[in-house]
Amino acid sequence: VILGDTRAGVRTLTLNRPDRLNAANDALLLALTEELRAAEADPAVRVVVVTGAGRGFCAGQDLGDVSGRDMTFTEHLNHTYNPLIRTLRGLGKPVVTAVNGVAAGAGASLALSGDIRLWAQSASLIEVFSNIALVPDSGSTWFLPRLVGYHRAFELMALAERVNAEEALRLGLCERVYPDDTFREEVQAYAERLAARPAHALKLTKQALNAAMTGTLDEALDHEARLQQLAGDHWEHEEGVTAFKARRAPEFVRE
Ligand code: LHQ
Repeated sequence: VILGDTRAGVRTLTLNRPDRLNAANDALLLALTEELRAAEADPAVRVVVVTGAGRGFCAGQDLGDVSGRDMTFTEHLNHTYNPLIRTLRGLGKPVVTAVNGVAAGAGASLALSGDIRLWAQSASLIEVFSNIALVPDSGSTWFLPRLVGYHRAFELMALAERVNAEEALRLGLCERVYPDDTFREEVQAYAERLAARPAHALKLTKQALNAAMTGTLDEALDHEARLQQLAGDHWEHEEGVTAFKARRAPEFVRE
């Protein structure tokens, strides 16, 4: 259900149920979480890309796979979706969500959860939950209002309207939009650029930002001061300064 491929420090994880627009079942969610943990542990991996096979990114929960389930909704979320989103967001490496097609329901949450969100021109996002009279989950209620404000978030959730790539870029739901026919190459090139950046410093940056999203300025200043010590004591910092003085490009990738 998940295809994995590592090239030039970039681990690409592809949701692979294309005939269902990569709708998620438990096997897919647990496998993706496992793959993220493995990518965290693998020193050859500097950046992780999560994308979808075929014309969809992820259509959310597979609605053909919920009947006869022996878990409550709460148990199901705590067993599958929530560990996935926590693992992704807490990963010590940048995660790029490469949204190749429609992202709906929990698939929209997954699309929004990336540190960097790259979209294909024909991609779209739907907070589809209210169509089946459910509440947005998998982090949508946290991600979306921080991006677009309470009111726009509520409107998107209440009406379940489809957001296209142009609108997504305008609303801040993605960083870049690429043509469909070159999308996969553009994503790889972007991820390789990210992989050349100082991995330790980016890990600390991710920690600082994630904490700051829920904290006060005072807490952020204290946290920055602690993390800056860890960054400043690391060889990457010395390399950056040395390279600057020598007027050469820094080399942040070491075996
Ligand atoms: C699907 C699905 C799908 C199965 C397309 N399941 N087959 C958490 C915890 C517990 C319970 C519930 O939920 C959650 C979180 C959630 O994610 S709730 C939200 C669940 N997702 C949805 O409600 C989305 C349902 N799908 C759609 O609204 C549309 O398919 C979208 C807007 C995603 C795409 O529309 P189209 O581009 O027009 O494609 P399509 O509808 O023709 O779909 C293509 C095929 O994929 C089709 O099968 P078929 O055999 O006819 O080719 C769909 O039935 C299947 N598919 N989503 N979630």
